[in-house]
Amino acid sequence: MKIVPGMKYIFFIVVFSLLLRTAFSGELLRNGDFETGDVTGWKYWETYPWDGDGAPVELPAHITIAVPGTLGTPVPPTTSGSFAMAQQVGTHGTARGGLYQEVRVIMNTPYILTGHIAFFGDDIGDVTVIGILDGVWNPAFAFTTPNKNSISGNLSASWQEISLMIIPSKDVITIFTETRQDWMHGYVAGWYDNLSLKPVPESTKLTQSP
Ligand SMILES: [Ca+2]
Repeated sequence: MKIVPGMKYIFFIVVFSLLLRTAFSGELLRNGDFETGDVTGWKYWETYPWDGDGAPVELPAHITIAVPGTLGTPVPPTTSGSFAMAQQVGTHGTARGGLYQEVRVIMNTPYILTGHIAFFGDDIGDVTVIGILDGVWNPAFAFTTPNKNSISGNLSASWQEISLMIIPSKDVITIFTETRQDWMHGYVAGWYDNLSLKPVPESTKLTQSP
């Protein structure tokens, strides 16, 4: 492609305005709305069988992760733009895994993680999760969809809005998604969109008594 002089300028203006927008929005997650059409900004993790410790992987082998999120049945529509992300552990698989992103933060300052999550499960132990790791696992910093706790019937939850607040004790926190199937029966799917991590605005911070 021949680049005409004007095009270069337009390119720089577009990149510059994107950088400005990122700087002023206070957004700390990369591609939390998945509008790149892929998992840019995120890394994969998984564990197999399902009850092992999770570890980063180049590409997951036991869980399918896809954008635009057209996996599973029923497929919920995206909540922002054209793309969402879907995670699925398929038939006869037991595994858990998902995406994660490490974010630099200021310690002892409140942050809020918001977004949308949807779920399908058809067996005991099918769950999908979004959470924050601040060094160690803490269920207070995670949102789990309604657990599928009986074998008969399917359970699906269409988009729910989630919101998790954290005051980090470390200067790097990890935002993660997790979809898990404990039993080799049926499948489980989780959908994610519109994920966002921002500092809590000064005006809405809770005043703390000394
Ligand atoms: Ca989206």
